[in-house]
Amino acid sequence: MRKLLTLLAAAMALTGLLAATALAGTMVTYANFPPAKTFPCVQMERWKVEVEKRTNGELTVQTFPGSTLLGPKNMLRGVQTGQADIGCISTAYYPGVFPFMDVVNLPVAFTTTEAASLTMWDLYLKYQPAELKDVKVLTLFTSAPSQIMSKEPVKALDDLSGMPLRASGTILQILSGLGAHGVGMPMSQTPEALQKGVVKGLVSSFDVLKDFNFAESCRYETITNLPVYPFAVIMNKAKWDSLPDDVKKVLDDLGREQSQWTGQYLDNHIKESLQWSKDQYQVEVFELTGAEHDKIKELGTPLVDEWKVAAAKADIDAETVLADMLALKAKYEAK
Ligand code: DTR
Repeated sequence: MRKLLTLLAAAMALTGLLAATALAGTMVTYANFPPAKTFPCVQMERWKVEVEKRTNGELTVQTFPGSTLLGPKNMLRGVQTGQADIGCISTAYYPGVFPFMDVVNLPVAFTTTEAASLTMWDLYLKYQPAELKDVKVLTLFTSAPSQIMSKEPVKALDDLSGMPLRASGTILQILSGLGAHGVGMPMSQTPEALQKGVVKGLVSSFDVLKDFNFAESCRYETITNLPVYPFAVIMNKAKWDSLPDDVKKVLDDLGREQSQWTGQYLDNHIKESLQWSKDQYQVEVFELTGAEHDKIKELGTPLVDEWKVAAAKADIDAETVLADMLALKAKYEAK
């Protein structure tokens, strides 16, 4: 009996010690701009669970989806100044700020999110671009190839004439070349713009049909395979520096894995979302002709040249980075 009591006391002491260690750990805040259901937030929650598990609770993460802490446009500044420790940014919402990462938003026809995300991660590791030097990059990923979702059918490119469509990044320029009226805004403002009729549709990946319920108003979907949007999860540099080495290692080890996990999640979710939209709202999906796809490609060519000029101005070896990106794309898409 005595032995049992001693054991019990020891166990209680140990539990207390563990609890105290957890309490002595660090808590970080993680801000995100779109609603909790969307893939940037789904990956955030997965990251939180993995980090808390792998650090044995030494690092705990408090998540803030839906722009509750920082919004799409003040995310970068908010993380730099420490309003949030961690933030998720869509780099296409910051024109001119990410000349290196913009390469991933070029019209090079990525076919999967997994390949695009891993390509982005490898490029970042290799070049460590100056534009991300004053923050710690925790992971990188992209959205899936972008398609048109609209209230009126776009059966052929000619149907786009004068149509106001929400987009951002390079897609805006492609839309104007196609005769549409591209309206730039972050994804989180799109529900209101659609509802008010400011836009008649949007260009993004099909996950949003389900996650924002856009399938209800945008019953027509056109496959265009326009560019992916790059995302970066960044941490305040001083906060990063203050973390213990073992925690830093867990976060570093998770970077690539998280990128791949998110890519795979989104690739699956896109299919599920489209099927759901067909079942729920009988949405129609239109395919363009080969000649129309060629036209889209043609409109993308000057964007690549424009990127090269902008990249060169930022001291980026544009030709080499582009060639590396295409080689990585081929490697990951072959898998
Ligand atoms: N940055 C994007 C890409 C995107 C695709 N799905 C979502 C969901 C939530 C936020 C962003 C995105 C865009 O603006 O279209």
